[in-house]
Amino acid sequence: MQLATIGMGSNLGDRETTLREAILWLGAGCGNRLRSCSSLYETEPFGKTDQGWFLNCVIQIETSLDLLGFFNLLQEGEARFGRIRRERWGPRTLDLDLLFFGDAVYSDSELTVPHPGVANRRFVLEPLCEVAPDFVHPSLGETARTLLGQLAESSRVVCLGSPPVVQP
Ligand code: A4P
Ligand code: MG
Repeated sequence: MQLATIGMGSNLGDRETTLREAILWLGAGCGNRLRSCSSLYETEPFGKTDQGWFLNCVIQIETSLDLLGFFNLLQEGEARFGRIRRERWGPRTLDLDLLFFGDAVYSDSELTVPHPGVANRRFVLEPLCEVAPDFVHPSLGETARTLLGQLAESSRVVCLGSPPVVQP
């Protein structure tokens, strides 16, 4: 079994319902089990700022799939929950980023793991620190807590205080 860490985001439609349904769907996948789920965070758009605020969260899933199999599942999830790709960093009903897959370090034309944005995004590090503060970034060699402490990026991130699904 591997432990996959996923960053989830939505800023279109019924954001909370989309995130909740996607978490339940991912956790119910064949060979998958939801291990942990952060609170929801209302977050200021990062990168492309003229769009609505996001809801973000981070979940961890134990899976018997391999790296590429799990990434395919995430892409299927984005398609299933109505993601419409328009522009880079633009609005979306559901974005599923594979932050970590165990301690794998991997890159091809479709997939880079760890996700290259982990260390410089508050909307990722705040919820990550809620579920896995001591997780060591496999290529940077620092814990999530340390990366958050070192973060210069200061976009606004508000913890809404309630996980979108009942904690496993
Ligand atoms: N890709 C490569 N590695 C990965 C990975 N580890 N996980 C590829 C997921 N996808 C990965 O992504 C572009 C391509 O990245 C995919 O085809 C996949 O093969 P995309 O989701 O189509 O495009 P994107 O999301 O618009 O671009 P990008 O660069 O992936 O952006 P991010 O990093 O996903 O950021 N602000 C707030 N507050 N909250 C957010 O959630 N999200 C974004 C998007 C921007 N600003 C945000 C948020
Ligand atoms: Mg993405």
